[in-house]
Amino acid sequence: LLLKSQFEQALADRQFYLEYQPRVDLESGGIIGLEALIRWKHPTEGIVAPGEFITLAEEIGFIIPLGEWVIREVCSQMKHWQEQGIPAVRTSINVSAKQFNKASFVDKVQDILNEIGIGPSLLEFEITESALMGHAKPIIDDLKVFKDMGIFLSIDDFGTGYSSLQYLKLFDVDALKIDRAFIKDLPRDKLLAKMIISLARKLRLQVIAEGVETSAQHAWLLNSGCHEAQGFLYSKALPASDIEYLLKA
Ligand code: G
Ligand code: G
Ligand code: MN
Ligand code: NA
Repeated sequence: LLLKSQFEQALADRQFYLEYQPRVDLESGGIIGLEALIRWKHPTEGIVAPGEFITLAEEIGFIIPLGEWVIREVCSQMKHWQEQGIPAVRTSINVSAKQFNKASFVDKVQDILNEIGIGPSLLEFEITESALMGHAKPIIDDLKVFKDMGIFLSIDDFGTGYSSLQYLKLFDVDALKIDRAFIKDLPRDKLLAKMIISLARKLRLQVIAEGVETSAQHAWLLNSGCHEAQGFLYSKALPASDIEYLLKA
């Protein structure tokens, strides 16, 4: 439990911060959204990426306060931009399955929205396909409530789960994010990306390509009916101050 107290100390000391990666409309090339990604500015280790601490935070239960902090921070940032007259774009937040285990999660989110005073349509929750598979029961009800509130819902890392597609009937989501494993070798290796885009479009879901790095990938995706993209070709994740500059432009 030493670790938990270290996490708590880091949160109190404001060592966590968010970066935002732009999401672009494939047709216009314009920024139509952002994904919030957490970082830890550790006093001795330097900048620590989420891959190195999210799993641990989930295991020891710290993901509950940390996840709430992320939601609050994103809402505050949206509010700040709105107040400055900067055009707000929808921002997605990665939500862990563990966050749904807490009965108060839905109320907490509603409280944060009320308290900060931003509309739910500015928020998107990304839930990984594997999280949906493993913890279906508590998640279904909460997702329904979030959906009814007007929060946009997407399945992250789509295509990497072992799932039958049966669960797509259970979860009424708005979008699929194609995992970057299926984008990496485009346009040479296109079969799976093509299938996911086709599936998404048939289900009338928004479809987003992750990890787009080359203009050849961009061109193929645009041509193949993908709606949105994210990746180093457009921008890596940036601090809020840099994003602000892009949103103004
Ligand atoms: O930012 P990348 O650069 O390293 O992010 C790595 C992984 O960490 C991604 O799979 C992303 O889903 C996850 N991640 C980033 N921020 C958060 C967060 O706020 N909460 C959760 N649960 N996962 C996050
Ligand atoms: O799993 P999730 O999609 O939430 O995580 C986003 C992760 O993908 C972050 O670690 C982010 O830094 C990384 N990422 C974003 N764009 C690219 C890209 O174009 N190429 C690669 N290799 N990684 C990317
Ligand atoms: Mn994500
Ligand atoms: Na992903």
